[in-house]
Amino acid sequence: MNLNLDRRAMMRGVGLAGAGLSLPGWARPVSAGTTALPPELSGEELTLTVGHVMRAIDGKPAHGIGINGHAPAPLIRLKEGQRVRIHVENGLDEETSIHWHGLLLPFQMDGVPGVSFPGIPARGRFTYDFPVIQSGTYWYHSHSGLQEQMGHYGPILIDPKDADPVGFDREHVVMLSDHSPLHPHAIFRKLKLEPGYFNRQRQTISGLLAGRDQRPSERAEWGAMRMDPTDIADVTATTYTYLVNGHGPADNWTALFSPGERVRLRFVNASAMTTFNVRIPDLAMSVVAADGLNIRPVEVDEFQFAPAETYDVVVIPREDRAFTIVGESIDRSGMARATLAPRVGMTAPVPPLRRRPVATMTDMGMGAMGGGDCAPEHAAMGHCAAGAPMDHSMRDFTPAPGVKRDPGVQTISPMPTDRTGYPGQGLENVGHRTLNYRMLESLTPNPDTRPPGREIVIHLTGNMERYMWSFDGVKFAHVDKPIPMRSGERVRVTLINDTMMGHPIHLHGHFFELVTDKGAHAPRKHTVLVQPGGKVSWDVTAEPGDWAFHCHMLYHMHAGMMQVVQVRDAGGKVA
Ligand SMILES: [Cu+2]
Repeated sequence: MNLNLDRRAMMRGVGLAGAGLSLPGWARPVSAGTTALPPELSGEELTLTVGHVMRAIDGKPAHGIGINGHAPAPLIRLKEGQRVRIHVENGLDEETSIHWHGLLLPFQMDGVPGVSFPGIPARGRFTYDFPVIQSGTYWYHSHSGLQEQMGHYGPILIDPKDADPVGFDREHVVMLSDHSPLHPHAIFRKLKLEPGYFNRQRQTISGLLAGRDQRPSERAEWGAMRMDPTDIADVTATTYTYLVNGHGPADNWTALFSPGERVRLRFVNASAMTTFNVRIPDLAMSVVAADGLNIRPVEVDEFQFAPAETYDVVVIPREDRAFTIVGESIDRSGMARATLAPRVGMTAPVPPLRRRPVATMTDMGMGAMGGGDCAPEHAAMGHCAAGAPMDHSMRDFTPAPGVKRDPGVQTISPMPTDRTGYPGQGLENVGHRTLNYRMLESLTPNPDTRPPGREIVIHLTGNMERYMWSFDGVKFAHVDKPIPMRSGERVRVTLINDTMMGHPIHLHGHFFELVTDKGAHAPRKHTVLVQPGGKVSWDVTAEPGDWAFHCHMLYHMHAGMMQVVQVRDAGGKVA
């Protein structure tokens, strides 16, 4: 490693950060890598102060909520086996909270107001105190109101107590997020009044002629159900700027490397609403960890990840040239962009946005089409036979007896399919290797391989027309009892997506094993993206406590796509 280079890069980083930007060291415009910088916050006693900050994104000033004067928040670097006490001071005139996303800890330390603790009142304080019993890439964020959208999130890295099985010479955190100049409550209000408000990519006659859009008859059918197949994302680049480590595409956050190094990139999706398709043109990515836990390395050219998911990848750039890190939003209205370069100031070509995807019959839960998923351009030309005829019985509740018949349930998937082998919307035919959940295998054997004793089926439900979101047709405000589990019990949870939008479902305080026939090496995750019209099963060993369980699309959770998993021992106590 060239130490002079690193020192110059660091000095430059410090200089730029002094220009009034509220960015912590790990997120400065140029980073030599987190190994070359002192950790922002580490040790056994940390203090975090939540407050208002001013940010600069692509040169424009923006208001945010951050921590210790920074948005995104400081990097917290811990070591497996240590204990940590984190004092959080609330400098806001409203309640706040911090949830440690993906960390296994006593539920009272999990940080969800009204579920695991009372919240941190305006100008109040709270001390989190817990043992660190895992390693990997995680993050933290507010679980109060819509503060997360305003910058109240940061990365957590936990170094393993033993040797790291992932060999690397240098590492960078690559935290993707979405930023809007609109206040998040204004965004939510617009979605409630007109759910398609931010969709400027509707179908057109010229799109039909170009083979991009649906046939008129198909359009009429979707229209009769008040569904819009171009509604891939609720909130889009019409208001969002997509960020890497707090920087807009023009800011061009740059991560340095020396040719030939093994560079570990810790990708975190900290966005409120954006699923990203991530690639580095001309550079293969070896995926080595999913949601913080090591997996058997798998090489791909692109992966999709939803809000709250993380992937660690290793790249080996051998040439003395720059590479562009591309995080294209799933609806392809915009992209997050950063550069991986041997020297400051180098850039690589930025690829244009690709054609936006159009939802298919499979996304509607109509079953798989002709041996797999149908490309949108083929679907648009009517070249895909649906597994079920398109009719207007999409509200037949027969396949979903547990779902409440409520205006909040617009559709029921008649034939939901296991889509864990699907790379994600828009990635069907990109001409290179893409990741899917069936490619993930845990590096180490699972800690609990008992078969589940029972199964719980939960439907992900919504009404796109009225921006209503729920589990089993009941929004969180109307839930009268939590989902009960017994401490130590092994439960299979099957999630069925009755909507035409993907939902990243997160269970606090647990890792669950995806059921993809990997035996004792099932991939363990804290968040799973349930594809539109799809279903996913996972097995979990219940940990005592009250645990938030919700969609990690911020406005879906806010609208009510949330529940509580209540785990008690035989005596009804939290053991
Ligand atoms: Cu959702």
